[in-house]
Amino acid sequence: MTGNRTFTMIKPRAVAENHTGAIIQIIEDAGFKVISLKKTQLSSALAGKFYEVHKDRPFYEELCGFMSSGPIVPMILEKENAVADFRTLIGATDPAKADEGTIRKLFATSVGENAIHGSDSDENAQIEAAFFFSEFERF
Ligand code: DAT
Ligand code: MG
Repeated sequence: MTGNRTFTMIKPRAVAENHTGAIIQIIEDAGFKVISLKKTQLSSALAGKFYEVHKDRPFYEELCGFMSSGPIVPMILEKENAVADFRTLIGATDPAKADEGTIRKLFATSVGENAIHGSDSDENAQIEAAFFFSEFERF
């Protein structure tokens, strides 16, 4: 992935509430191409590995519990300036601070259950995509 791809996952509550289709529509309407997509569920241990950078934060256990509580929809997305443009599309981590029209403003219920993930750098996009998708799936 060379600057034009990012990684996202729709989080358990948004999937459980049947917002997957609406969220993907917003993503496609914003000009992103879905490169890879699946529905899967993390164990708490795998959620912990994905969010290892936050392991010393007070919300880490809650985060691992929530992220393993039901199916998620991870995706690799492609667009020019993908990482930054996607962070703009999803909005602030805390939905109360997210701009109108952003995915988190529309679908998040709290900072902990904030509907969707978006990679924060090209390097992390690459690492996170490889966490969920084999090389064969990241064509
Ligand atoms: P982002 O997902 O916007 O990159 P982050 O990397 O700081 O935000 O945190 C990762 C996830 O951890 C976030 O999507 C939800 C959860 N989280 C962050 N801050 C939190 C808090 N203060 N209370 C509960 N959960 C939090
Ligand atoms: Mg982050």
